[in-house]
Amino acid sequence: MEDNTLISDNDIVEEKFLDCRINGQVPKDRSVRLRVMPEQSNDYRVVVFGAGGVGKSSLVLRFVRGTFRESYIPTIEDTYRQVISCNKQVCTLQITDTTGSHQFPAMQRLSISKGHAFILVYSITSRQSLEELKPIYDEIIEIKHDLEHIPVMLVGNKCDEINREVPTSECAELAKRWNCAFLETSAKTNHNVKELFQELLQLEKRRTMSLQLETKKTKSQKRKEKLKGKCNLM
Ligand SMILES: Nc1nc2c(ncn2[C@@H]2O[C@H](COP(=O)(O)OP(=O)(O)OP(=O)(O)O)[C@@H](O)[C@H]2O)c(=O)[nH]1
Ligand SMILES: [Mg+2]
Repeated sequence: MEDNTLISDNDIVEEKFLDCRINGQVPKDRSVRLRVMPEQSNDYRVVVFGAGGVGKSSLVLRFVRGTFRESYIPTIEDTYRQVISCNKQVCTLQITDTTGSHQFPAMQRLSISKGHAFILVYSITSRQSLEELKPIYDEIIEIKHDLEHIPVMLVGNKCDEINREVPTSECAELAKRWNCAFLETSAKTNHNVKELFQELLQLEKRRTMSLQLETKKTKSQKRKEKLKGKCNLM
């Protein structure tokens, strides 16, 4: 049975490994397993895309765990969960950290169709990594048809590095054309990492989303607060 109980703030639910069919077919390589999270109806699914090594996992791990590692361990696909507020209710932010290897196009399409919002990451030190975002963007458009109601952030990571290949102004222009928001980040120095997720949630206009939990107060909480307000120090 799936455990659908609510989790506490900043908790990360363990990933579950399941054999998975992609487009109805078992992957040829049986060792390829998708990490599938138990679904919840109020999950808000964010998918992180970008070329290998641009720092997708580093951004996600910096955000959910507050950590950074110098070593590079390529990802197949990982999903993390964090409790957030949605329409003043508790909801789960589900972040899928994808592979940059382009080896699993079916997984990419599945992630796009299930995703509510997207983070497109390139490295400011690699023009090639920016070029690699274009087909991903095209595929999002193809699957979702219209980006008007879909939050998308274009993110230039590694902005702490001095060997820049991609000027900021160029991507600000590109973001306008792609009708999405744009930020430069550094997972290493923790520059703009929380802001990235905050801005993404603010772009969601169909729900009121916030990283802070501001759930509805119970009647007794409201009464207590009212009483507190009436107390004077003698
Ligand atoms: N200087 C600097 N290095 C970074 C930054 N973010 C990540 N790195 C380094 O870049 C390398 C790749 O980072 P990952 O987060 O694993 O990259 P990825 O995009 O998840 O790569 P794949 O999983 O293969 O797609 C690691 O050695 C990180 O330490 C950053 O903001 N600045
Ligand atoms: Mg990774």
